[in-house]
Amino acid sequence: MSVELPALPYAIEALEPHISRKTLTVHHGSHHAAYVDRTRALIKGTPLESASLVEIVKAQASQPGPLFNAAAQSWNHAFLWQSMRPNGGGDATGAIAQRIVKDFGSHDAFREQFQAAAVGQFASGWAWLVLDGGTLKITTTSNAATPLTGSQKPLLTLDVWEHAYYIDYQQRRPDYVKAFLAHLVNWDFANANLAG
Ligand code: MN3
Repeated sequence: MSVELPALPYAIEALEPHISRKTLTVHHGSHHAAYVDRTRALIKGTPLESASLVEIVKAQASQPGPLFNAAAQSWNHAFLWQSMRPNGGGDATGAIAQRIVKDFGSHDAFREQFQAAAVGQFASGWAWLVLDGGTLKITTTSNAATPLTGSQKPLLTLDVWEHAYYIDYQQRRPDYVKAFLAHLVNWDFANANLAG
């Protein structure tokens, strides 16, 4: 079985003060771990037992049920951890920086649009920076839905489920999104996805 809980790519307290050790302990160690456990339980003894997580998500996309939800949330969370880093955020760096300016107008305009989308996603879901036919776009998905199942290529994501921020920010989702954009975005990861 190839579906496993990946380790965080940084120390559990590395994103403080923006995302606390307490939040990551619960979010990675309980929420993400539970999605992985559920996926493993549901594929056991089925033809998907040896499939990769991406294959499982894509195979379930046309009839999303419990396995789609568990597998897509497993993938989305692994992508989320890599979308952040200590001392990240701010203006984009590398090759994606020029595209941000070309497709959004400026780094500030990108941040304003991402902030509005992430705050505007009603209830649980995800905000994404994607490549859509050669153009950068911001999009959101509900619950476990992921751009992985469509034609858009995911470059970065932010989890806007309440469990992602409630311990640190309570109901203040705008402050959580602002902290992500200012201090946490991993532009190296976005550049690697863009090139890959
Ligand atoms: Mn989450």
